Amino acid sequence: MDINWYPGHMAKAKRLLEEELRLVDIIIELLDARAPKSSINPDFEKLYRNKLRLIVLTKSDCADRNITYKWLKNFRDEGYNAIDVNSLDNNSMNAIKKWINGFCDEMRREYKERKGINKTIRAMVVGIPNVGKSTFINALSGGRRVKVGDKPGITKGKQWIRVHPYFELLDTPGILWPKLDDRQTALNLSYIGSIKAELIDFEELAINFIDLMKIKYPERILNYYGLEDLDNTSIEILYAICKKRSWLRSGGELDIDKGARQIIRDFQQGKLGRISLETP
Ligand SMILES: Nc1nc2c(ncn2[C@@H]2O[C@H](COP(=O)(O)OP(=O)(O)OP(=O)(O)O)[C@@H](O)[C@H]2O)c(=O)[nH]1
Ligand SMILES: [Mg+2]
Repeated sequence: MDINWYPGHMAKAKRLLEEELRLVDIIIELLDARAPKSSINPDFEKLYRNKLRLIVLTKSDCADRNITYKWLKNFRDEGYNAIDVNSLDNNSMNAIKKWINGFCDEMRREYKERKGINKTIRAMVVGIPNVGKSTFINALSGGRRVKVGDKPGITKGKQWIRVHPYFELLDTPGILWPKLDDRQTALNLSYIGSIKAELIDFEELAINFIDLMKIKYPERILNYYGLEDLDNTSIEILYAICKKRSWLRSGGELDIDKGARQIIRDFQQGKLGRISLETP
């Protein structure tokens, strides 16, 4: 897939992050639990050196539980603080709040001891487009404080949100990186909705997705689309699904583009069950 995912506004957004960085004590980096490795921005590595960095795997309700545990262990073994979250669930948010408050309290205590001041802790929430940054901030701060949406590019500028008197969060626009060499990474970012739909060839994407499901979760597509078997090529399976679902154009022929978009949408909306696209 040949995708130009680094439009001018992302370069601008990255400069904005760099400018805000000196005001920030904690970086909260959100990764999609379904594809944590593909959603790590390699540019962030250099940018955030010397800051306390917390990794949060979002949308864990959509990912394979066992594989998410493996990812968490993997990040923790590498020395990161990592946790998973479903931002749409109160219990999950309570656990996260406790976790983050722990880091804030410790930082505040240190400032009090060393400098005698009541420090306000500022955390910057970063991550690729559509990973759930704004939803996470709303859930942490209790209310619809920032705009969210089920497509990439919703947040355009920065916005500071006060969670309590001594804790502030910065919402930022989703950022990708200029050069995406790895094909599987590009595919994964497309599956999870981090790349703008206008840039995607959905037929090609759906065929690749079916290829992947055949290996990783064959029974999911068999059952959900009511197919007899997966013995055919992925193109033939895509056509068979379109036929089963009667996705037709006005002339009566199969609407493959519509079917391909719907399959990706079914995955994104969790209709195919909990799916992890990659393992550590
Ligand atoms: N199932 C599930 N959906 C989530 C979760 N967090 C966010 N979402 C959904 O993901 C979509 C994107 O959420 P946003 O918060 O707008 O994502 P963002 O990272 O701020 O996106 P940009 O501002 O475009 O970079 C929305 O449809 C949310 O409802 C989660 O933990 N679980
Ligand atoms: Mg946002």
